[in-house]
Amino acid sequence: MRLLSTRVLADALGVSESSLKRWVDSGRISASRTEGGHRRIPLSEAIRFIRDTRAPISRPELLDLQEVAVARSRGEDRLASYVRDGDSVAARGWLIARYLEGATIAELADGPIREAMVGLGELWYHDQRGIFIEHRGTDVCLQAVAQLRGMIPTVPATAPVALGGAPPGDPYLVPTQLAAMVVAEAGMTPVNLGPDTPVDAFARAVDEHQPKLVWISISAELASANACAISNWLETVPATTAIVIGGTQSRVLSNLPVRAVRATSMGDLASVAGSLVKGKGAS
Ligand code: B12
Repeated sequence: MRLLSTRVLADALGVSESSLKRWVDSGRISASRTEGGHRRIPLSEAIRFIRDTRAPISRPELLDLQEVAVARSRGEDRLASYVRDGDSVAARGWLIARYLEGATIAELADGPIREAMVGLGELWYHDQRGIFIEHRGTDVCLQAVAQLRGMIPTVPATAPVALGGAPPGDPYLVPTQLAAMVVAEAGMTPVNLGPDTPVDAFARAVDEHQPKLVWISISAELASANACAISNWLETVPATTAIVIGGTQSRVLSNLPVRAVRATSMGDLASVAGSLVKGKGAS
């Protein structure tokens, strides 16, 4: 993890170095000291401070966030424009800028990311280039989401595990990746099995990881045998494990354990994960 001097962070935020030193000394920003006594701030701590205080960034490149400056220079106000146009640098910058302004992963997923992907799906009907734009846009979205994933604070090794993925026959990468990030932001250790996961693989992974939460993301029209196999397996998941089912085609699972939560958004998943993490702290 990169360590920033007070000078660099002050310049990035457009404040004086003396203000920054004061914030470190009063504990608003955590820092270590070099042997020579100079304050050093981990980049992750700088990001936490920026998000918590909504501090504007005047020179993002000083924090290795050149793409934020690129998105600003392009000037679009919607992520969807960059995803549609295949502009991966600006898409990354746009998303990171919103995250630094304090948006949560769930808010970004349920808002601009969903909107951008729905837009890609609509192109099919209006534009002959729809399919290539859809494939290109999905990759742009995945790149942006992956970079954002790297900015989520690392959870402690003792954090409870949340495990999930998409069932067999479901090729969709983005929703289950976002679910992994949402649980990570809530303080859980994510284990994402990704798209097209055999039911047997879910079962083995649950045995091995003993998760506190299982999420299933269903975006494709599943063959009824696969839907049935998932429902039957969910009945065998230990009663101490929370289950959250989401995705545009999730209603295909008609028989679910009573405790399973049918979620309509990543915000719902964030609430369940957050309550499990809080519950652990209280016990
Ligand atoms: C990208 C994409 C593809 C890519 C997927 C690439 C990949 N590997 O990921 C590819 C090219 C493979 C593809 C294929 C097909 N696709 Co497609 N695809 C899309 C598209 C554009 C985006 C999907 C996406 O990633 N969305 C982003 C996520 C974040 O949004 P979301 O799914 O809405 O999820 C939100 C919530 O549902 C919820 N959520 C989702 N999962 C979970 C999980 C949990 C636990 C929780 C709590 C919440 C939650 O939170 C999310 C954020 O709010 C959609 C358009 C759309 N409207 O979604 C079409 C779309 C889904 N596809 C469609 C179609 C028709 C197809 C094909 C049949 C095309 C074809 N003729 O081959 C195939 C079918 C593939 C299959 N096996 O099922 C249609 C589906 C129509 C329908 N059934 O209603 C859509 C709606 C496009 C359209 N408007 O026509 N597709």
